[in-house]
Amino acid sequence: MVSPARPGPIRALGWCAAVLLALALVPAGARAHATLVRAVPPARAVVRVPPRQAQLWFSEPLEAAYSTMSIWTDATRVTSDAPAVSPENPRLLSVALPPLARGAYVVRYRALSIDGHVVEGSYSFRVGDEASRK
Ligand SMILES: [Cu+2]
Repeated sequence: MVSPARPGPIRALGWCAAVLLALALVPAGARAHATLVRAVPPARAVVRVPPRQAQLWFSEPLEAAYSTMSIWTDATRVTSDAPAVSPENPRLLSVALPPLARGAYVVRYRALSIDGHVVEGSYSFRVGDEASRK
């Protein structure tokens, strides 16, 4: 019988062992969900030439039907085309851009990897030059 004076450390060790065992039993694939690994234009970039498309590379293949991205300036969406997952590379999501004026833009994305996990986020970039940065 466990002494009532010292139940804490023994119970904690039991929980640690149970958690480690549970983690070991989870298949590796179920833990590998998509994260953004590369973006063009990159986050916080200042680009002189307006990009004609935005591209996002993820760490895992995406479900095309449930992965999306859009580009915004202030509260206005500038992308009208639907984004597409590349047929050659299921980890690449891209969208065509209209001619972008100088200014600040935000890229928003929401991607579903084939393991069923959703990753979403946003980042900004500028069209212009460093001197135009406020
Ligand atoms: Cu996942």
